[in-house]
Amino acid sequence: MDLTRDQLLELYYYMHLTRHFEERVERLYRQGKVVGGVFTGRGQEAVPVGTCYPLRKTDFIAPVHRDLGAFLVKRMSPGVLMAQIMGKADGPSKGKDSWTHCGDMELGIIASTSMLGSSIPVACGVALAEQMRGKDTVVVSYFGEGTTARGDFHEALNFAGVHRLPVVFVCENNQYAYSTPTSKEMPVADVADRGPAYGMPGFAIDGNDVRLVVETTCEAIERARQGDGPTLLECKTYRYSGHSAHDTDGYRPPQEVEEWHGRDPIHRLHDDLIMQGLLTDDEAAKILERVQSEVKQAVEFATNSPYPRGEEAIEGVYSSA
Ligand SMILES: Cc1ncc(C[n+]2csc(CCOP(=O)(O)OP(=O)(O)O)c2C)c(N)n1
Repeated sequence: MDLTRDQLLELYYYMHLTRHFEERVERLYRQGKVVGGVFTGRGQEAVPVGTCYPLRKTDFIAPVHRDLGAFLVKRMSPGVLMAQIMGKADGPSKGKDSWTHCGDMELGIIASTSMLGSSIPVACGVALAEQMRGKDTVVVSYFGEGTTARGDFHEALNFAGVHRLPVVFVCENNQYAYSTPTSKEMPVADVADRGPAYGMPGFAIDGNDVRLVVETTCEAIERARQGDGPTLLECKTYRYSGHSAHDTDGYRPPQEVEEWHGRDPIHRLHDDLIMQGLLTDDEAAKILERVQSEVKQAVEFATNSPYPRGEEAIEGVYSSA
């Protein structure tokens, strides 16, 4: 996929929107306005944005706790997402759950649970159903590298390999699972090495280079659509803040944090676009203004949304069929 100038600017906009939105969520958390935990993916934006961007409206994603950008690219309205985060009635789960557990099947977003890895087999189930219906739908399944130590990951990849399922498995390798560094999580350097064991190609790429993320995802999507089966795509990246808003993050060497800041995915795209004459300082400022205004509106919408009423507590919890 040769990205046009408009597409590059859109990627730039979505990465900024994701970062700004998450920074606002952290402030709301400190103000006691967020229901549940806050897990941000600041520093990792190129992965959810770049892997979701080439998808069709009819494709599915199974995002997890650091994939706010994927929700936005898959067109969940920022206001609705913010309402979910603040536990309000206008969120997709209508104030019944924290934001990490929300989804919207109309938009192709499969909700996750707190059990790490549990949505990987679910993504395979959705892919199998679509394959059996004769559709060329693709499903993108997200997880951190720590999650690849879970059985669900291995069972899901094996199943997908056997049935040639149209799944793109995206490992967001941010170097830590909570406070555990990758060297203590697994005996191999690359999660991608595990792909061939399950009959699929595995690629380990620079996850802070959004163009490369889009390009590699496009190849995986094409393989899946053509019936050539799944791909394991490992994106090496870094989260800037602690595991969650309540983590003081004392376990990472400051020099390492600083080094990764030097590879910031948004700054990199910004500098590339400026250098190539595809973006001016004025245009960049306008994109930022747009992002700030959209996040402000999202907070206003969510603030004005009511909390759910007690009598609605079990609505939508059980199937009425
Ligand atoms: C089965 C299971 N074990 C432990 C946890 C607690 N937990 C939540 S997030 C997390 C770290 C996950 O690391 P990784 O998969 O690398 O994703 P990251 O948070 O780094 O994005 C842990 C241990 C959980 N939610 N589910």
